[in-house]
Amino acid sequence: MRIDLISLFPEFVTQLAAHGVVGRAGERGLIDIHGWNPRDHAEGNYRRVDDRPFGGGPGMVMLIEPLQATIAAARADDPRPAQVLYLSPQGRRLDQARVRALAAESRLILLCGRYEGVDERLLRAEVDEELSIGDYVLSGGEPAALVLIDAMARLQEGALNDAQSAEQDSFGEDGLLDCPHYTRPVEHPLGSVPEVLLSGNHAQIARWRRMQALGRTWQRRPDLLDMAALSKRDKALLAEFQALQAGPAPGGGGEA
Ligand code: 9D3
Repeated sequence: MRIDLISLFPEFVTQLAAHGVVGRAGERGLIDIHGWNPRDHAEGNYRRVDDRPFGGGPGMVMLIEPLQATIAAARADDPRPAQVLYLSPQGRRLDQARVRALAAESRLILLCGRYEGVDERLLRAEVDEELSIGDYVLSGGEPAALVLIDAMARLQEGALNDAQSAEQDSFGEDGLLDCPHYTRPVEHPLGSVPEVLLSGNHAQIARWRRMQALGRTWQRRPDLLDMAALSKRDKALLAEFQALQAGPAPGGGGEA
């Protein structure tokens, strides 16, 4: 998939996207990020990209013309049609379902705002969708674009190594939080590793992990738990977790 990133600081995103899973997806030709700076499409000696807001008030607003020229240049660089997504606090909140849909596109143009934002007329004319990554204040759209790119890159076929793909199959797509993880040493002043993980009994281990994933999701993110959609087995595992929380039977199985 091709991503055209429009930003006053395109390197902010392209540099970070050169590392890790996203970087490898780039090396493998699975994603191809092109950075565009509206400053390069601004007119005059000062190459202005922003101006003061009509009606007064603090901050600056990004000008129509440089952004329109930049979007046109990005479009013209590849024959495939592209949706324009604007990363903005006013956007719909990004979630994994939206990431999955966007990751299936062959081309996207991501527009990052700085300052107070972008002239509303440019948005109305050029933007297909506004996306926010959550209810907190960033300094610009770049970190949000990086978040979206990272989430889409790891969904490209072949982006993950075998271990990562296996983990995604077992945990990534079921909407539950992860189970706890432990490594050496077995005994440590901070505590010991739950016995079941040392048992070699793979069915019991899988069962314990599933129960932990269900239990932790119930404790920390009940909004993610669609009780109705849980299988009978999952409901029983969650009930078992809840019973253990309420107070394990004396002599029985408490791990902490
Ligand atoms: C202090 C400025 N705010 C006045 C009420 C408005 C404002 C303008 C521009 C707040 C943030 C920003 C920059 N943010 C983004 O461009 C952004 C963003 C975000 O701040 N939070 C979550 N998702 C996103 S996507 C783009």
